[in-house]
Amino acid sequence: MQRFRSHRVGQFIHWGLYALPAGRWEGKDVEFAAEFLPRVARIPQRRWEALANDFTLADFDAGQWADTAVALGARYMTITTKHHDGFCLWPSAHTDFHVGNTPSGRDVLAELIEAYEARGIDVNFYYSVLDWRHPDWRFNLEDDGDHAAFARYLEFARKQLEELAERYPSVKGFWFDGTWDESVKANGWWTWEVERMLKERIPGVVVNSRLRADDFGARHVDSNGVLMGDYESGYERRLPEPWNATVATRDWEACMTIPQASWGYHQGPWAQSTLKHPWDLVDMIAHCTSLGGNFLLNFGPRGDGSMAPAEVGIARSVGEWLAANGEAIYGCGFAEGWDYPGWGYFTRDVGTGQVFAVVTRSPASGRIRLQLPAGLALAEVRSLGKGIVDSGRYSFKRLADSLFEVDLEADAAAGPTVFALETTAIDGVAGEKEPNPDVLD
Ligand code: H76
Repeated sequence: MQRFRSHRVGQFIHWGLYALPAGRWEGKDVEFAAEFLPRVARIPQRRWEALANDFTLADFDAGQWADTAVALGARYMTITTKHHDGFCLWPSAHTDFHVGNTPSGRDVLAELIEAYEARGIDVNFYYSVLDWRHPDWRFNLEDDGDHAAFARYLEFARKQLEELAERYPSVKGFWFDGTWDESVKANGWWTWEVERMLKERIPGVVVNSRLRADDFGARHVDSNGVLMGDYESGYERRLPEPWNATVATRDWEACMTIPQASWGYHQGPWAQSTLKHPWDLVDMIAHCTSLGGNFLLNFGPRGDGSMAPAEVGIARSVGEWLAANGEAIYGCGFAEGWDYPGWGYFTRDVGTGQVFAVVTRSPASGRIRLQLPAGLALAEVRSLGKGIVDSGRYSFKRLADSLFEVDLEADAAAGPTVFALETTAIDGVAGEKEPNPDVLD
């Protein structure tokens, strides 16, 4: 977990047969997440399975994906080994519906692990427990037949997970999805067994809370209020809003799409006209770091295996910012004692204690006020990254004991400005805050 926590920025990848139709079926755009196309467009199973013949990997190059992760500044990558449609990106012994039975016969997971690990990037596995194709999958357990079928399904999924752990022992984590149905909630024991099995086989492997249910059907957090799994994974396409320091009391990760809502590649304007701006993604990264969480940014490669150029461009911009300002992100977390500032976030290096101000929302005044914890004064402000104008030292003004003002010398092209703050204790000032008679405690 120390390693996972220090990464802060990860690359999520959704790739499967859904990347071929890419949100369009029989000439019509389906305005819904591309990986849900078979359900939303009610595509007959045989036609969906036939897509496997066109899944040729013609332009799939694991090295190029890994280069995109490097450009982004990602420290780990999470790949969909099997999504809800049941198609597997490795040659599984427990089903025929896998990439080994497509024209190239290649093992996508093996190629990805080799390419990413060669670049020093950890690989984690996404696995959907929900499976639309498997005959034994059940959403609900209504009769003995359902119970018997679902017991077989759970055994199938357990064997696949065992297979993944055995074939790819360098995997660093498992990210479970599709665990919200009544059938899974009625089998919390299985989620615990799976977590334990993976950790026995791969010591130190991390598992997300979304896998887990307890014996009362509580998910993520058990009926006693204790987090299950290693980190909380409920923040999907949303961040903790409003910013709230209690979130920082446990490990967590948020995952986010680049378009408004699709995880798999969606070619239509419904997705392509909604791509997020790199600086908005930088804001989210800083937001997560400031609350002790990781940010997992999703990419949806195209059906031929190539990365979507627009997503590569966004990865480069975010990564350029991180290359200049990553000191405030990697290895950083919640800055205890520093109140939430409206103009962005404070982060703190977990190792050195260095505090950073990440200014993602520059005030119209061009100035920010730095409210330090009581008893501290500002000694020096250093700007990271390309926003440095002269010597890299910023001038600042003391307004009160622990209140300072810094002029932003905004360089919008370089993205949000980051300041490293050197502080000093104020002699003779107790760490007391001025009372506010309007606040009740
Ligand atoms: C709903 C749902 C799934 N969870 C996200 C992480 C995507 O995989 C989406 O298809």
